[in-house]
Amino acid sequence: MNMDLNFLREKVRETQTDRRYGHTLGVADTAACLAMRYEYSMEKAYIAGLLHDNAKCLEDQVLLEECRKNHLPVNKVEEKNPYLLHGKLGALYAEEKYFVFDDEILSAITYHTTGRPEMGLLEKIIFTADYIEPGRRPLPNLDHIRHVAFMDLDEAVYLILESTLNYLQSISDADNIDGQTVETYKYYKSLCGK
Ligand code: DGI
Ligand code: FE
Ligand code: FE
Repeated sequence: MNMDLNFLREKVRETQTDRRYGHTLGVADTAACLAMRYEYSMEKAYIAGLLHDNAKCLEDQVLLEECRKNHLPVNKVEEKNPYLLHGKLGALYAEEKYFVFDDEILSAITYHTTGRPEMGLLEKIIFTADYIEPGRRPLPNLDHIRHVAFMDLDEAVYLILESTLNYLQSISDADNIDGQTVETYKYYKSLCGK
């Protein structure tokens, strides 16, 4: 890889609030730890963690405009909840602003919010690190999921999706839930034999 990590860190920091940047570093470090555990490239995991929320601190209007301008598809749920777009726009920015072109990293950024069925190892690492990094506000079941993440990554993905869907169902109606999140949940539920 041989990327300049200081360049990436500095540039991401400029686009994020202190709080968000703290989360970013937590995800990068946690992704590196999971990479050690699952024998993936530590450097690629760290870079994907650093960049996963690079488009997070944009206004809804800007997210929508940027996606339209760059011909990224926007579905109905995303139109109502534009923050869902920060993954795919973040992957585009990773190439254009950070000069990262690795397909596994770009895909991990793209799918980090909803996941997708049949995720690759780096996608699962980033999806999980995003949820379990040390700075996350305490969530139900979090310590258990942290433990499971280092035992069985698929099970951790399943538990995270279960919690996220429960949370979303409690705060909003079904048409705010992206079909992709539900598909991912069903896939990992059945993969884990539940
Ligand atoms: O960007 P972060 O806050 O670090 O984390 P994230 O990109 O995973 O976004 C987290 C939020 O996304 C969390 O509040 C749950 C929400 N989310 C996940 N799937 C869906 C969703 N929100 C909606 N509306 N629909 C979904 O399908
Ligand atoms: Fe995110
Ligand atoms: Fe995040």
